[in-house]
Parts: sequence; structure tokens; C-alpha cells
Amino acid sequence: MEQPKTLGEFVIEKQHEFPYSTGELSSLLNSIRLAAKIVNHYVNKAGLVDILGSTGTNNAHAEEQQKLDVLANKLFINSLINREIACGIASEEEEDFISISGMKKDNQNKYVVLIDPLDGSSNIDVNVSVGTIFSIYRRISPVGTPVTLEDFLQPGINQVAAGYIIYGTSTMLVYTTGHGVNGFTLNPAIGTFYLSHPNMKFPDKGKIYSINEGNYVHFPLGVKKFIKYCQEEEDDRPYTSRYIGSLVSDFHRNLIKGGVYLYPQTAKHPNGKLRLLYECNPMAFLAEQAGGKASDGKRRILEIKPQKLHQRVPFYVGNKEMVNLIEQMIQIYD
Ligand code: AHM
Ligand code: MG
Repeated sequence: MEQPKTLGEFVIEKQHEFPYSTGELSSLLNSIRLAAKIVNHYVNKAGLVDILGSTGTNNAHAEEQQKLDVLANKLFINSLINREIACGIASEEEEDFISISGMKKDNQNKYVVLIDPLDGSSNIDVNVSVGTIFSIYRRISPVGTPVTLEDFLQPGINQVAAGYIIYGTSTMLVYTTGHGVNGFTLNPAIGTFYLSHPNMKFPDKGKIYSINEGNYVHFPLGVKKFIKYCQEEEDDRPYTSRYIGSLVSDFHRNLIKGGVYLYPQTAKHPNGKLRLLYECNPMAFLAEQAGGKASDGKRRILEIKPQKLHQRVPFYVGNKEMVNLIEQMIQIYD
């Protein structure tokens, strides 16, 4: 029986896709892989050791932090700092970016990493899938100097790599470097990720819509019309409604089965809830690489020029036709 490729082997094999590659990106991906395995270990132990629940503190967005959020944040940041393979990090859990090149003078690295260490963390206490999202850019400021805010405020089209880890019934790492999307499943007995989902693409037709319908009254009229369209009895409709409340898990399911994820503006979140840099850009890069589309209702997510680190945007991502229809409805009705 032929042995499936490991993530480590795959990363090395694909290194040639980058002209003048020094192996720095490969090392970076390897470090994320390692941190993912450690976080996975803790996520799996949730309930056994004292890591469930809230820390009693708030994060950069005045949201309650879960203990596992804080732990995952530390694990990813330490892994990147210790291995000295990035020059800067921005995290959804940190107010400001971290300049590794500012700490260590001889740091010659050229990549910055942006992470949402544990997305969907309100699901941890109830044993529902959560995820980690990461995004990698080449720095704009000169190598060898401290990183600056502009290294992080780049439009998503500049991403060199992006991906997520889903801590689900099995743990998977899914990523792209702009040459398609590949998914790897962790064999927990051996601690190795194996290529299980090569060249992932959205199915031709999407029939799932994922949205927190509890906020319905606050949605833009175009989004309400789209929801009603999904529920109508016509052709292959009504579609199926599925919402986990964990972006990584909802996106992952829709990528495999075909569907769209929506988080519009609401009364509580007038600009949308999801963060452009940590959540929307990486998912948009993956979606486009898988033949899908990502929009804020009017613009391509990847072309938005970020104004600040923790910027939020309305987010529509999934099968191209479904996102196109949402855009059309928003254009007509809003
Ligand atoms: P988080 O980064 O604080 O976990 O918030 C992001 C999450 C997404 O994973 C998820 O899709 C969304 O928030 C759920 O929000 P809501 O509970 O409002 O439906
Ligand atoms: Mg998040």
C-alpha cells in the first residue's frame, strides 16, 4: 500500500514553486504545524484539565477571553519567536503587533504572520469544533529593521500563504500558497499530518447557507431577500441551513459540501463581526484558490486596503454563484 504524503514532505516538495526560495516559508509552515499539534493536544484534553471557561479578562476587543484562547495565543507566538523564523506577529488576542526583528537585532527574516489562535472559542466549553486561522505576508519595510504597522496593513491579495487548523472529529490543517488548496489530516497516534484532501475545490453547486439567523431583524434587506430565496420551494430549493458558530468549521463544511457563510452587519456589530486581517483575508484567499469567492457585499475582500489591525468587515464567503447572488441582492435592495 502506498503511504500518503506527510505535510512535512509536501511542504519541502512544493518549495520550488517559489522562485529564489530560501526555505524560510517552509520553516514557517513547519513551525505552525508544530504549534497546531500542541494546541490540538490541549483542545483534546479540555474537560480533563483546568483549561475550560473564562480567564475573567477581556481581549483587545473587550471580549471575554477563554483560558484556551490565551493558551493557544501563547503557544503560537512562542513557537514563532523561539524558532526565529518570522520578523513580526499580529494576533487577534493582542492589542498591538509584536516585532521579533525589534527584539533580536540579527533577525533577517522577511515574513510577518497574522493569527487568530483559537477561533470560535465560545464553542470550547460545549465540545464543538474550533479552529486556528493564519495568514503570512512578506514584509514591506527593509529586512533587519523593526517591523512597522504597514507590514501588517497589506491588502489580502499580498498574502503569500494562508490556512486554518480545524480541531474537529479529526484534526486537519488546510492551507494554500496560491497554488490551490490542500488538506492534511492528523494521525493522532503518530502525531503526523498526512495529505488527505489534495487540491480542494468547492463543488459546482452550493446548497447550504450558514448564518446566525437570530440577528435577522438587523440584516440588510438584500441579505434578508437572499435568506428568503434559500428557503423558497423552487428548483433545487429550499437549501439546507447549517450554522456551527465557528467560522473555520462552517467554512470547512461548505468547502467540502458546497455552500455559503454569511456574517453581515448587525446592531451589535455595525461593521460586521469578523476581522479583516485575522479571519476574512485568509479565508478569502483559501476560497478563491478553491474556486469560490469572498466579498463584503460590495467589494472583493482581498482588495480592501486595511486601515487598522483589528478592522471588522461584513463577510460573505463560499460558492461563487451564491456570493454573486448575495452581492446582486445587496445592490438591488440596499
Ligand atoms: P471569535 O474569534 O471571538 O471566536 O469570533 C468569531 C466567531 C466565528 O468563528 C463565528 O463564525 C462567529 O464568531 C460566530 O458569531 P455569532 O455567535 O455572533 O454567530
Ligand atoms: Mg476569531
